[in-house]
Amino acid sequence: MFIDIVTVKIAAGNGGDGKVNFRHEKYVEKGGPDGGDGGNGGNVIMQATRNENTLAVFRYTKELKAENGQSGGMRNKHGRSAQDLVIPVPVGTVVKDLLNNEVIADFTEDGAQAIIAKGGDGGFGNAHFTSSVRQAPRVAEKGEKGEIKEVQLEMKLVADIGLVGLPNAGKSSFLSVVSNARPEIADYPFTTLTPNLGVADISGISLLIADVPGLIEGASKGKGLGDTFLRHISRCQILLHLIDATSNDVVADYNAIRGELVASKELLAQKDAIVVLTKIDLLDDDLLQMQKEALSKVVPLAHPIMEISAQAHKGTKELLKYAANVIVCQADEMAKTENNEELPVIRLNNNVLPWRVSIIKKGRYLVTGHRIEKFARRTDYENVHGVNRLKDIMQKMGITHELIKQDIQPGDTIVIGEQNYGQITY
Ligand SMILES: Nc1nc2c(ncn2[C@@H]2O[C@H](COP(=O)(O)OP(=O)(O)OP(=O)(O)O)[C@@H](O)[C@H]2O)c(=O)[nH]1
Ligand SMILES: [Mg+2]
Repeated sequence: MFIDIVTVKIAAGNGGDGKVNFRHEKYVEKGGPDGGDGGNGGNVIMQATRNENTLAVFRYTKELKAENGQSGGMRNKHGRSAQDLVIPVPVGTVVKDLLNNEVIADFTEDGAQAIIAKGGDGGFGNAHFTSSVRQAPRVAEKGEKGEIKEVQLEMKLVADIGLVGLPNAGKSSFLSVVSNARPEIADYPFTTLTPNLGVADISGISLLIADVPGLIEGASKGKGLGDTFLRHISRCQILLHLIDATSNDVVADYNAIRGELVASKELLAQKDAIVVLTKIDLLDDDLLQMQKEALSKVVPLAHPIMEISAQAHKGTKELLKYAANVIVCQADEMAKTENNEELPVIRLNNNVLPWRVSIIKKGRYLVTGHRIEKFARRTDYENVHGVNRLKDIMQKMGITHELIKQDIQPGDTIVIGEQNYGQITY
């Protein structure tokens, strides 16, 4: 079965804890602090590749986890940072954060990378905290937690040309004669159950062609196999709508598919399209002419009607050339109207306010802000020195001043971060 939507849990590595340690040397009575820093946790990165065509490998994957950073050691020894976990995904994969349904990454190009979950920074060891007033710091930071997310991967094929049509229309046969693909071809409907991709070289350019399973009436509402695959052709530049020329009613055949394209959420009916009569080796010229005339009464003027025989290799080159031409013209148009709109690849934490203080209820205050929350996440609340350091930082950032202005009293609670990264008593 072809898999094109999967849900996976992603966990970046935690940062290693910083170390509290004091030098012990012979003949030196009091050694200075020499606790090393923790290493950074690994990021979870996804990288687009043309070597994968499906998301099937994720079917049995429960969690993708990068390694944690190591803790700091004695004698200023820094913990090792973990390696990033790089996961290949097919070109055409869209990654969504299921928490808020936001698109985190949209992979349209081979080799593109995006950080899906960021590893936690390692905590500083106590060697970092010497100052003239604090000669013997008994404080080290904890490593920051790595990001954990539940994401949905959805794959949409990124092909130039999409082949649509009723089952048995001759889509796979066409693909097999114009490209390197060798899809299964047979005399019964629904031979093709998963999309086939092929590359055709024409007029000096390579075109990626997607042959999707046959559509039937109602496909856009989930009937048959079609609707899953309608999504795939949403990114094609042009659709070739194939119709069996030996059909008793080519107009009904045309309308059945056209109706699905119109009903599709992806606005497929607005795409450039060529209507293609297939298997013309089985028809004489008069009959072919009749079929074309019947179609020309219903097909929009903007969509040319062409004819091919995959078996006799007739008309296939002309058809491809025509399609290539449309694609090149589209690219020129795009270049003219390019507005440099970039796809959101990585969402960065761009808190603009440095911090905010608000009252949750009497005796309970909330402090938010990117930097202070970062420090709060790295504080070891079991350690009084760690808590004191956090208080120092709040003092320096001017947060304490604001708390006093808002009438904080000794014994009141200060919660840091909406997610409550930690709370301390004033
Ligand atoms: N005579 C003749 N037969 C053809 C031609 N093209 C396709 N056929 C036959 O039509 C039948 C269906 O062809 P396929 O290419 O499998 O059709 P399809 O549109 O991919 O069908 P599904 O995968 O079921 O949607 C096969 O028996 C082919 O041999 C052609 O140009 N001439
Ligand atoms: Mg087929």
